[in-house]
Amino acid sequence: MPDTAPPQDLLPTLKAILGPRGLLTEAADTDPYCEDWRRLYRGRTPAVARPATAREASDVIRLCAARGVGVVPQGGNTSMVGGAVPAEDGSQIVLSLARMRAVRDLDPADMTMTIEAGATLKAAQDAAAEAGCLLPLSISSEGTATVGGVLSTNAGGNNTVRHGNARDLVLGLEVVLPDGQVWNGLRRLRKDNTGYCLRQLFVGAEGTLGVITAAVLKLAPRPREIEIAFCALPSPEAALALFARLRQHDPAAVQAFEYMSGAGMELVLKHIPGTVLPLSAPAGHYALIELATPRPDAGLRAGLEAVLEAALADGTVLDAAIAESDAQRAAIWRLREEHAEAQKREGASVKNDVSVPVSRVPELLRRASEACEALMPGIRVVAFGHMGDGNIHFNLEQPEAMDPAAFLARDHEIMDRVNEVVRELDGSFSAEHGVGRLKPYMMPGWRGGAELDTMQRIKRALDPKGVMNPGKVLP
Ligand code: 2HG
Ligand code: ZN
Repeated sequence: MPDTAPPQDLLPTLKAILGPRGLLTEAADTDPYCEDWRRLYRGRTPAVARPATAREASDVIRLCAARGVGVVPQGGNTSMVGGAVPAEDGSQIVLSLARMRAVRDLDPADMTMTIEAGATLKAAQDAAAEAGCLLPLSISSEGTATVGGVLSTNAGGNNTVRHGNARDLVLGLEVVLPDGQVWNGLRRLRKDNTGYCLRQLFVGAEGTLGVITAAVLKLAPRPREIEIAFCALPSPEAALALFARLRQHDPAAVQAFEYMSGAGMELVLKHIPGTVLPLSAPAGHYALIELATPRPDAGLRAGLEAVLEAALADGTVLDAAIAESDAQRAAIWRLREEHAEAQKREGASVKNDVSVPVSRVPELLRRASEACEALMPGIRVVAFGHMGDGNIHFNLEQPEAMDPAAFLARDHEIMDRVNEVVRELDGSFSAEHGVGRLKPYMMPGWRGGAELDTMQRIKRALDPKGVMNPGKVLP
């Protein structure tokens, strides 16, 4: 055990509470909870508590708080910024929400779902679909990412352009506070102006202010028509022009508008078995369009064909394929959603989850590419993402011959170079993945002054002992 190990009586006490029910995993078996998806961080923990109720979560936090031991809440552990990994020194307990995955209530009349934090996003979507509704949050890692995780990071994903981020879908929360109190705020009201909006404080706080154990989410009507197209484009400017035309044609129908570069698509086709480009030739730029509507007889297909025909005629689009079946729709989405996995298989990468005003995305792509290529000859720009809401994953893949560790050693330099451009374009250094453990050093430069000061005062007020997810978000 390291010097910083939790006090000796903590484990026996945790074991007395959780052990008999199999809710405590001890050191030898904690490995899967200690490494992040990207394999950037590898922590250690003496134990993983896996409470089955908010009350049990509260017992764990109360005990840890009394002894000043850090607690790291963990959902699917798909954070891109190390947000759910414990520290290397073995001083922190992991609190996994994996046992709390029940749908407590689903009301198609109120259009709400009350669901526990450890349910995967996919399970939540499926439950909503079974009830004839849509949970309109969709992200590449939805099969593993959990409701608690997507709320704690205010995940965005593919449908932000139409339905907003996780924050926009939350009506109520149940949270275990840093002192162990359980706040039951599981209200499902559309209007409720009764003081500060506490739930929004915990959304996006990455577990630094408490642990979300359940949530009431807003549902949307299930679409009656969905159309998905995949287009080859001559430039990012053309992608933006196509997006504008689609919105002009039917503003309410655009549910996703995703950008992919030729370089990223090559990696997907190289590394992901079964993927095929649905077009006659590769291109430098691609867009995935998803239109959806709950309206009957909306004629989405005819509208999409008309917009694409005009765009093909004037060269805005080089080639296009419209999916004809569910299988084709899934295959097109796979080309986009497997980008992260393909990049991982190719080698070391530095990720920049940035956002700029939508109109400035082409400028971001051009200027940040030039800046990175000047910084490191041979670096490969793999930019893709949610163009419809201005969030681009401006990722960089190591030069082919370079040692991965040497490349990763320069990650701050690369991120800072991209962020110089992002700042000049009035953007943000973290659009949807959060700050986690990777980016707190950026906070003073970007949010310093009154904003960071207020965040730090909120943290001190709620968590004076600093037990909740120490080392994340705040510098
Ligand atoms: C996505 O949009 C995810 O696919 C992951 O946010 C992005 O790998 C990434 O950088
Ligand atoms: Zn994304």
